[in-house]
Amino acid sequence: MEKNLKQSILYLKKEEQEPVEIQNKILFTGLDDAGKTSIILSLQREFSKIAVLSPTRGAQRRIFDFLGKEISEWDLGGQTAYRISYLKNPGKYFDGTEIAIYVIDIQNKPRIPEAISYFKDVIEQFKKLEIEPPVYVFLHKYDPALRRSALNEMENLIVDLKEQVRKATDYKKIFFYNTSIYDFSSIISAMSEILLSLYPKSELIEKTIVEFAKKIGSGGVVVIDDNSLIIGSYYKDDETQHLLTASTPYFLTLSDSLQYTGVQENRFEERMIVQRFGKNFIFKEITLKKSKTPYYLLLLKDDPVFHKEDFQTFAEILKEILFK
Ligand SMILES: Nc1nc2c(ncn2[C@@H]2O[C@H](COP(=O)(O)OP(=O)(O)OP(=O)(O)O)[C@@H](O)[C@H]2O)c(=O)[nH]1
Ligand SMILES: [Mg+2]
Repeated sequence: MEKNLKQSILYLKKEEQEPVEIQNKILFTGLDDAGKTSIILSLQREFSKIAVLSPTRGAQRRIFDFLGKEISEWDLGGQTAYRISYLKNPGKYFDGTEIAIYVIDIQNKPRIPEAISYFKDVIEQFKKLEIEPPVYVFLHKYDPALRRSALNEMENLIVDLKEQVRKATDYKKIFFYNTSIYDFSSIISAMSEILLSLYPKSELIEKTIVEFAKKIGSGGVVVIDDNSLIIGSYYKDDETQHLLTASTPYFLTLSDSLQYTGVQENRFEERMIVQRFGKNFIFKEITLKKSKTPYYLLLLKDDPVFHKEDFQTFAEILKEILFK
């Protein structure tokens, strides 16, 4: 009886909330200097801003479009004074969270106990608010150089840290990613997986991509949005997956730099082709909706043959799925 009552109250609460929080709320939290803002900026490929970043003041919000859906991203500056104010007013900062990303600087060992302690506080707020968003813990600053030089030590630290995070609370929905802004594909993969888990249309997109790959005789296709997020992909094997995910960030940054040349002729014919390992990497910008942000296509083929019509058809289908 009591349980039913609680359920119906929760249901009512949920209904009441819906008109207020229409967007999907993603919350980035963790201690100051953990790397939250850097992660967000790297997805926007704002690398020059990362170099001169100062601590985030309070909560910074940004709305962006993911697969035609509005996502509200909250970057909670982690300095002590801010953390205290968030905990005093959980309704304002934590309520409505659909996805939480908790960033830990794994290179800063002395602050790990503090990071765990604040993690507990954050989980506590979700419990208080009776919400249960998945919490993705980013074991961040897992830099490629570090990984190579101190492999065992790092691996042990990570195993230990995961254990500490798990034991800190009895919260069930905790998942881990190793990330570094110096391994851009680690951020792209993590964020793409996380956001796709929210989005029901992803299966349909995946099917469209497989069909397209078959039609053009490609062993691998990745579709990326302007926030560097992979919205769908097809890989015939692991090697193809590796080649495409490792090279995606470089094609995106190259494409960004070429934007500023001012050459705007014949956009639909344009693509970049890189030949390597006896394969052709073909990169192409596709516009799905006028005045909206572009999408990008990266695919791997044995031959560099390219039919404009195939891409047009694919873009049309994608547009149907996303915006109709
Ligand atoms: N080595 C390394 N440094 C990183 C990485 N990501 C971010 N940093 C650095 O960490 C510092 C802090 O980054 P921010 O993104 O400002 O950290 P934050 O979590 O937003 O900090 P607050 O806004 O104060 O909460 C900066 O000097 C970044 O350059 C990484 O993957 N590896
Ligand atoms: Mg910040």
